[in-house]
Amino acid sequence: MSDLINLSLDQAYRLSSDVLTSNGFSEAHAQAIARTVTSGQADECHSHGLYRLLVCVKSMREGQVDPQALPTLSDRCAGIVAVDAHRGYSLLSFETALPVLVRKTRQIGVAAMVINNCYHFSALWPEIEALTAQGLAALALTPSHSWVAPAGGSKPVFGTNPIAFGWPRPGRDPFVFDFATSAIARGDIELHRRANSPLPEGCAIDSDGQPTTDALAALSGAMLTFGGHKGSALAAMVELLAGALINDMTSMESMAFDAGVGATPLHGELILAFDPQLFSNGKPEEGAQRAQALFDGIVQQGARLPSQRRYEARKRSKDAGIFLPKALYEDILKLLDR
Ligand code: NDP
Ligand code: PYC
Repeated sequence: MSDLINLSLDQAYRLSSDVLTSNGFSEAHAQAIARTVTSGQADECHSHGLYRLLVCVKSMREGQVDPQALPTLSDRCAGIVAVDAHRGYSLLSFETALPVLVRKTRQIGVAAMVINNCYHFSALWPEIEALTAQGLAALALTPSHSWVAPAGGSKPVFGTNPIAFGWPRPGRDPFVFDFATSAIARGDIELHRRANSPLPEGCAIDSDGQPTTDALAALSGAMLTFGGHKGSALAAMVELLAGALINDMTSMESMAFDAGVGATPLHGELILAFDPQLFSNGKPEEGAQRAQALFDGIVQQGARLPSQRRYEARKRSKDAGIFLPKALYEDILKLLDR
């Protein structure tokens, strides 16, 4: 018997939405979250697909997340739209402020969306793709909980702090990368724990500071940055730009606020958008040709572009649907029984 459950994309979306609304989330939050986790699952980003429903609901049941919070927008200046999530999940805030960010970017060339006071659990590429679909280049950053030790240290300071970037390619899939600045995402460690499988080498140390491939030991020890001191500096940059700069919590503060509950991190997010039309002085096609020559230089030697795996998975999932480990599917169904 297969250990995998197959659902159509529509079934996956409806299951996600039902789990969320039956746990008290407003329709607007449930739809924003269900769209994102279904897209994650369809792109075979397992650490940020339907698995996240378990974390979303746990964090709400622990009394941390407001499942009905209504984001409020503030048009702070020509280049900044800020949105207060009021301790709801970030995704509805992003959707609410997106049209303002796009309008500002087209007016002045570069603009920022600042999300404050949000619980954040999601992959960043759906937000980046929402901007590349508008013909804009984009960069997104967010801290998390302090799980990651700095290079040369052994005590957690940084979050897993993802950085995502997108470049629009009209008529083609955009160039997008999106990665944690830790050597592995926290969500992947959780999935290794669920599957009882070892971590890759070099991702974590145990609570005695010794290298470990044991998921449980890693969860109670510290994670490591990718690329040693380079990833460590990038992780610090995320704390500064998407924490200190926007006057929101760093990963250390988010962890302290959580006080051992184990809920989703609470902090801010920074999203920057760039208009190729204005930056290229009205000649975006020439910039697009330069960019294409760069992409050709990558793929013509057999290397692949980031997100190519995701786009291929997305095509497959459109017809075949998504596949979930049976144990995960059963745990998600249990969330419907209140
Ligand atoms: P991965 O290491 O899986 O992938 C990182 C990026 O590199 C992807 O864009 C991937 O594209 C690309 N890539 C992978 N292999 C290659 C290759 N051989 N050649 C070229 N490109 C390649 O990501 P992470 O595990 O670090 O992060 C997973 C997700 O977790 C991200 O979406 C991130 O936003 C999310 N996350 C969210 C956090 C939060 O606080 N909200 C915290 C940490 C992570 P492809 O997908 O096509 O393989
Ligand atoms: O996988 O590292 C992670 C993560 C943290 C918050 C959301 N995802």
